[in-house]
Amino acid sequence: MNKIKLMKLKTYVFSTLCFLALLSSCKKDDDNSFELVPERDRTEQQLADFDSLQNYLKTHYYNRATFAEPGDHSISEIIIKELPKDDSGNYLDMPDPDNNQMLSVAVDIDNPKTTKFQGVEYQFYILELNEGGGVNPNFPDNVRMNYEGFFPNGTTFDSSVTPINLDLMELIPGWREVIPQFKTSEGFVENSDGTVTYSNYGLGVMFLPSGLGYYATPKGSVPAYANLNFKFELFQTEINDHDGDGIPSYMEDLNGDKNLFNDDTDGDGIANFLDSDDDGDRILTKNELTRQTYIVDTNNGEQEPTLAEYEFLRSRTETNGIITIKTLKFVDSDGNGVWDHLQKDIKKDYSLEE
Ligand SMILES: [Ca+2]
Ligand SMILES: [Ca+2]
Ligand SMILES: [Ca+2]
Ligand SMILES: [Ca+2]
Repeated sequence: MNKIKLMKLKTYVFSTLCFLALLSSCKKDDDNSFELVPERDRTEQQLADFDSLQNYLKTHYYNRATFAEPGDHSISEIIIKELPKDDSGNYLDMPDPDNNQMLSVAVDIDNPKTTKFQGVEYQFYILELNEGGGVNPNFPDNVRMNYEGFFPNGTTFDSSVTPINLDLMELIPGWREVIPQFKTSEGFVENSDGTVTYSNYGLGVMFLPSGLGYYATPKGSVPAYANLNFKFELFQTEINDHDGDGIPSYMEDLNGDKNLFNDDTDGDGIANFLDSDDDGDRILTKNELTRQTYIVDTNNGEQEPTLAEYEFLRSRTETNGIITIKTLKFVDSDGNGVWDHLQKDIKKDYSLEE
């Protein structure tokens, strides 16, 4: 499973590089030649996209009262409409203000969310309908969700029919910003027909500029430079370890910029989250972490241990009330402030002690 994902990611990186190389090497040599259009400047595009996004929010409203009703709601209940217009095309007031609310008010248009991506400051918006009662995913984790993607004109371009498992690293950058701000479901029940009903899950709508979407690359029915909106329900999450080195991928973002592709300790061109030997000393990263085993006898009322900050679950089994927990932990054996698995001249293999 991990291998398949790894392959997909490597293919993705490779095809992006090819695409960029193609753009830069294509020069116009005569009047009849086919000329590829270079990518637009990201900062200029964001100015235009943000303007369109704000105009959209100022001219559209949603059915707020529906979500004030108790109980779980779904994305199918979210209705977003454009303000009515008079015969000359001028916008009229929002109908039924007791039950509806302008999106500009609902998302607090003067306080957009911000992030930096590819060196550019981006603004985007989130309509939070329910935060969720579970846990927040990390930005590179796997998630189980329902979603519907739609253009500002209301046309749907993509949607899940039933809950779908997704790797946030394989999606557009906007999702890695928005989804970790919501929580998974508080719980779920399995129905007799095999379906699952989730309760108190994250529910919202994200409004993204093209730079946090597919940007210059058309995808399916999505043209280049399209602002994209998504309604979504967040049900479950699972910590992702793309290279299977025992370290969750979110912990391999050494510079904390939420871009895993620019962390490459040994400089071999393979980013740490895809590199099973991060410092290139030929000792696998997972073998440069120390190993702990905890036996918890719940029959004696024993409690499970709280893991240290740099300690991660390796396995967990339970037999007759006895829980066996195995973990891996970062170690800095020479005390110089650099972890063993990131320091090339330290080659202690802790797997040999088992
Ligand atoms: Ca590397
Ligand atoms: Ca790694
Ligand atoms: Ca190593
Ligand atoms: Ca060290």
